[in-house]
Amino acid sequence: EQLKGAVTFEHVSFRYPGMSSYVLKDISFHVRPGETVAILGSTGAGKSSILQLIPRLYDPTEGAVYVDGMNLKDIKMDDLRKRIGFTPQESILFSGTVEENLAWGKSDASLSEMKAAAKDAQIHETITDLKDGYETKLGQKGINLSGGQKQRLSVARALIRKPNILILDDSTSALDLQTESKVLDAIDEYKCTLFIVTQKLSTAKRADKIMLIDDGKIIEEGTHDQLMNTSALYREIAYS
Ligand code: DUT
Repeated sequence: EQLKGAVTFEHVSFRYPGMSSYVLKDISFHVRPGETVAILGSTGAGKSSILQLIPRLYDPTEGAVYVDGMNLKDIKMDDLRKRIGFTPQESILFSGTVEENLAWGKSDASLSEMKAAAKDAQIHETITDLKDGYETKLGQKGINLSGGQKQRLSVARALIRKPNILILDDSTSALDLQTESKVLDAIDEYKCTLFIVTQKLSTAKRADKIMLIDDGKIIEEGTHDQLMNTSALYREIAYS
C-alpha cells in the first residue's frame, strides 16, 4: 500500500541472459507518481524490454531501477506483485471461466471488484452478453474472444488489484480510438502511474511524457507539444 508509483531508471543497460549484445543502452528517466508515459518506437527498439524491468521479469545488467526511491531489489517481490499491474503484449488467457481469468493472480477478488474493473476496461457488457456471463468458459472448451476483447480482459485483470503502477505493453492496440479513450479515461481515475506502449497519436497526446525509443536508447523525450516543436522524427510519426 505504501508505494506511490515514482519510477526511476538510473543508467540502465540490459542484455538478455546468454546474449552478447545489449538491447538497452544507458537508459535514465524519472517519472512522478500518477504520471502517464507513452512509449513509442519501431519494432525491436526495446520498448517491452524497458517495461519488463519494472515488475522484475528481468533485472538490469548494469544500473538500477527505483520505485519511490527504493531499489527494486530491496522491495519484496510480493509487494511488487500487488502494486504493479502488467499486461504483456500477448494477452495471457487460459481455458477457464471469464471470472477465473479475471481473478488470476488475485484469487481473493470479489465479483463486484471484477465487474467494476471490467466496466472500466469496457468489457463488462461483452461479458454479460455471453451465454453464461462471468461463468462463461473461454479457450479450447469454450468461446474464443477477439483480439481486442482479450486485451480488454487483460486490462481488467490488471485493474482489479488497483495498481500504483500500471504497464500496458501495446495492450490497447486492437481497440478503436473511442473505446481506447474510454478505457484511458477510466484508468485516469485510478491515479496510478501509467506506462503505455502505443502507436497512436491520440494516446501519446494524453501523456505527461512521451519517450521515443530507438535501438535501446531514449532518443527523444517530452510532451506532445514540446516534441512537435523540437523533434523532426516525432513530427514524422505524428503526420504518418
Ligand atoms: N529480445 C531478445 N530476447 C527476448 C526479447 C527480445 O533477445 O526475449 C531482443 C529483440 C530485440 C530487442 O531485444 O532486438 C528489443 O526487443 P523488445 O521486444 O524490447 O522491442 P520492442 O520495442 O518492444 O518491439 P515490438 O514493438 O516489436 O514489441
